[in-house]
Amino acid sequence: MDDKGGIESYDVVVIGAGISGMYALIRLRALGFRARVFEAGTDVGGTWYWNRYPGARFDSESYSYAFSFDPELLEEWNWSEHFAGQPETYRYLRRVAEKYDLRRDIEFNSRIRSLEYQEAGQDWITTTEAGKQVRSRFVITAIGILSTPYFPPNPGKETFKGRSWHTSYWPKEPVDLTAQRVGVIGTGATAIQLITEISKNVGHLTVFQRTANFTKPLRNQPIRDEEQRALKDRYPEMFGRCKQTFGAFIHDIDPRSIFDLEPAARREHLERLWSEPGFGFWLGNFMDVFTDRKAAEIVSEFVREKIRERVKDPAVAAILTPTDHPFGTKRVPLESGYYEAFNRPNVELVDLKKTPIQRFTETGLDTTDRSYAFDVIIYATGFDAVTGSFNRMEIRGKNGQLLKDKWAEGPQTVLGLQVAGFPNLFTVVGPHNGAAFCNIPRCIEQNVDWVTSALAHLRKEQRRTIEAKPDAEIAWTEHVNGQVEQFLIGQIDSWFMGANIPGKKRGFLAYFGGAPAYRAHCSDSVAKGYEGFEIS
Ligand code: NA7
Repeated sequence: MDDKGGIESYDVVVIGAGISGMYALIRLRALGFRARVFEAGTDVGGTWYWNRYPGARFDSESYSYAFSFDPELLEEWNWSEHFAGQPETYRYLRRVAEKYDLRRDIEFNSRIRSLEYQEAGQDWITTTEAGKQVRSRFVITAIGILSTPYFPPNPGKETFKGRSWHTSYWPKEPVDLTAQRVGVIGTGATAIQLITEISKNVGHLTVFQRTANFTKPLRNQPIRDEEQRALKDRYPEMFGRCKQTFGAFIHDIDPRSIFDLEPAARREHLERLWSEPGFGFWLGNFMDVFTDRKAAEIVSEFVREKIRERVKDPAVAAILTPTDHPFGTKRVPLESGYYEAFNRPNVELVDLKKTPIQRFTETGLDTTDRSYAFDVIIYATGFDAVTGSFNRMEIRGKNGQLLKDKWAEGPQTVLGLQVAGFPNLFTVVGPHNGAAFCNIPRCIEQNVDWVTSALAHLRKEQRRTIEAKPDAEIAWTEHVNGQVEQFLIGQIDSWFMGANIPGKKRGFLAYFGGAPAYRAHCSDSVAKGYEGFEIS
């Protein structure tokens, strides 16, 4: 460790020890860079470290989600289920950390407070919440897209005398809810997994729903011993397929129009997709379901029927049936008995559209209709997605400019990887990056490979800095925003649009051109001598 200004010095600082940060460390080491990783949690795993709520599990096929870069690891690891639960995924990531001895380069319990670019030395000073500082030429943010929990703004939260937490801060010690009165706020992907699981063993559960979601049965199964070999033999083919598909899943959008099929054939096709496991009903549906309200309405009505069939009380079914947005325009939660939870006598549903929450109280919460008393309140209220985790750090680039100020009207980036005015800072899985709408490890590997190759390129060319060019930044930002306008997802309120956070500038936070197109943009830039970036 060099010691220029009395502080530790590295080639690269990586923020976050989730899937991105872990892979970044592996690649950086392999390329001979001295890297230091800072992680807010006490262990590796990122999303799978924090989100340990009951029912947390993959919606991607386990084998399609795992790291693909190490054949030995692929051979060694047996997934027990087609869609593994959080404990297994966390175990897997711990195994990766152990195999690569990652922990020796990771500082845990170290949330980053600020990043400051030093123009004189052309390097970055990273400061933790505890005040530790390190210097590095490069910084890679590997902070995830759903890592800043969001809490509803109603007053009185701190007055509640029972226990309460956000799903992504689920206690590490076992929580016994069997005799408890529990309130869950939210009915997004997280809540849907959680409610299904805890409803099986809770005293009384009250679910507060603001907006009903379209869902799809997950249809999880154990992986039988005799299937393991066949799955492993198919890894190259499967990862090859993930390289071709829009979202890097094993499912791909059907290029046909839903109107190409007569109603009977269409119904049969939808039933078949519905009966399959995973995201096929969403990401394997017809192309115009994503672009045309009439096409989306056919699928929406199909799903509504399925919901009505499963909920015994028609009044409850009506609340659970989405009517205010088309199917597929929000992230479709996959469920395993969600609707049946509401058939249980100890589970109650409150429609916040009719009776909104007014305040939290010492004993629970008040809606406009009545007071509810709880022992436990669980916030399944989502995240300040994608940009939220950037905004809670003080990131200062050239001329002391704050990234938060630069992005006040929405993110501006080149390829979702760099920002003009912030040299040598890389935003892996950042805003406007293809990885933000993706079977995420597939895109993480691409992102990290791109960034680490860029660093190796700079070293080889004996250059010190790489920075997004302002004109390329305008072009990429316009491309991302223009792109999504063709799709219904850009017209609906969701966390993808930043619309779940009051006061947040509305705008698409991911990239909706598809993973293959995104990769092509990244490769093209390199082929043209890092077009869009200033190397000096
Ligand atoms: P989501 O999908 O953002 O869901 C959050 C839920 O919380 C959703 O039902 C919200 O209702 C609800 N919410 C948010 N704020 C409030 C307030 N103020 N009052 C009542 N209800 C509220 O987050 P998840 O954690 O479920 O999933 C995030 C991603 O993780 C998911 O997309 C997967 O990729 C994995 P709303 O719909 O806004 O009316």
